[in-house]
Amino acid sequence: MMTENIRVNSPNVKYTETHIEAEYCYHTTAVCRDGDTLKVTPSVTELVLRTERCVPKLGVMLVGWGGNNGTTVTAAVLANRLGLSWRTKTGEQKANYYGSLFQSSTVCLGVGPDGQDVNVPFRNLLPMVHPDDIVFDGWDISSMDLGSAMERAEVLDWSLQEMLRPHMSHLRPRASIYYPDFIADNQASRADNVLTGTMAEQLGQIRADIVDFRQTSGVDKIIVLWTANTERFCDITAGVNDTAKNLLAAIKSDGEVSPSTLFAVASILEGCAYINGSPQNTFVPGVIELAVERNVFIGGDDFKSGQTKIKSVLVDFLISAGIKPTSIVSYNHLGNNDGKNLSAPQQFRSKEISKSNVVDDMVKSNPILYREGEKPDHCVVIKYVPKVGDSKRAMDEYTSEIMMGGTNTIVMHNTCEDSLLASPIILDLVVLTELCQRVCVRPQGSDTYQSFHSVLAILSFLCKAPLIPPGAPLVNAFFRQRACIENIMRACLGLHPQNHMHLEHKLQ
Ligand code: NAI
Ligand code: DG6
Repeated sequence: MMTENIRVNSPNVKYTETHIEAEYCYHTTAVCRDGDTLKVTPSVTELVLRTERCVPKLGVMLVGWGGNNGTTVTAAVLANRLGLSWRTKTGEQKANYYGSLFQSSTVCLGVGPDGQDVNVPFRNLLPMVHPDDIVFDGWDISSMDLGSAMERAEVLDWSLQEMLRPHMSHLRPRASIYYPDFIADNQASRADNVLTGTMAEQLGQIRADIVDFRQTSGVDKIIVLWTANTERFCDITAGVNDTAKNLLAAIKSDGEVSPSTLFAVASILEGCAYINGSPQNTFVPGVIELAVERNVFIGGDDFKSGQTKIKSVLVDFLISAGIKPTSIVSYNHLGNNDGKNLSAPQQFRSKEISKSNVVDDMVKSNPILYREGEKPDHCVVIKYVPKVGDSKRAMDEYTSEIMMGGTNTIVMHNTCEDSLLASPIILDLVVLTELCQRVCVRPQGSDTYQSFHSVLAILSFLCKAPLIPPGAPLVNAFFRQRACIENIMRACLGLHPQNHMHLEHKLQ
């Protein structure tokens, strides 16, 4: 089952040597108020979705390559590519991609001759990059080679590290941009691999690194992803970062620009998509404008890996079941370098903001439970406890109001290696971003194909604080986000959204 190709048998779907072209009826429903009546108008737009079939050789440049996520994702891809297995105290373990939406989850394609659902790996829906084929490169303010940095991270089993070390030790992060004011003071001792010169010179060096990687590695396409330390938020200042022009001028005059914003600008200027895996506001208005002007994808913010992922499931379940969460208390402690950086107030504040806004769309969707402006109490605590290393502990208490004044309290305790949750998300982010670069849409009858908006909102499923185009609805609810990806990919094959009706089994 796992390697089957999918071929859609429909007059609306055409396979050419280079493309899959699907004619698709996009159904939407407009609602407007007329006095005390809501007028509901269904409509259909006929579209053609075109997907390039040729999958490029993908290069991924990680900012923070020597960190826990950077080393873990690189090691995991190598281990999978080499087909490694190793002994643990509980038996033999084989390399896998558990936790990856595309590599390890399935979608229901339709119904088989026996009337049962046919499920296929998500990755088989459309031609996509396989993680085994990704070539990594990147930057870090720490010069440590990837083999030693993997050891420093204390994430992977020792026997696996021993197998991987010969493949990792020769990988060395490129020197990076370090402005101590943006990350915690406690990171200073790592910073032995930093660029000097003016801001414009440093930007030029990052651009030169991207060009160098493209030329020396033989990759066809590069995506840059920030998995470096969480920075403090940047002030949005008129004349500095409010427009693309002002931002480029601010860089020339060494204004207040964060390292992550400089990386975003360098990527955009090199035509490479840029993804932000941390919570800070890298995407100041000037970056967004620049990305739109240059037609380059940007996406983020902050990997949605554990506690927040569960929150986006649980609160969706409670509110959509008509139960009213009134307080959510999320506590976690961890002992890795991320936790150390987040023990500083300004960096914690960035994370607190991104972890706190994730229930807003679900609360707003139910005016029966919540009056205008009402929200559950929501408290987020993060503590640094070195002893637990990368094995993060998250404890959550959800208190909800149930029928007739009753109270329902759900408490959960979640322990796992943070970087093993984040790594498959990094892979999904780049694989999905790359796929989106090969998809375009045109209204039937028009000659012009459009690509997705530069702010790639389809990545929302993988992010705690999704970046969305101006005016677009923000969705944090887990299953809606997942359905969005699945249904857009189905549309590329001329297939209607999954409706789960099974009507044929419900009639007499
Ligand atoms: P880490 O601290 O192990 O790795 C970060 C790396 O970035 C370090 O090696 C550090 O030297 C480097 N660095 C710092 N500033 C840099 C700069 N300006 N340029 C280049 N390198 C720089 O942290 P970890 O655990 O890998 O997490 C990385 C980021 O991902 C953090 O911001 C974290 O908040 C975020 N994140 C992690 C999640 C997880 O589950 N592991 C989930 C959501 C977000
Ligand atoms: C402490 O919260 C450290 C953070 O980097 C998180 O581990 C990370 O943001 C994951 O958060 P969550 O809420 O998805 O588990």
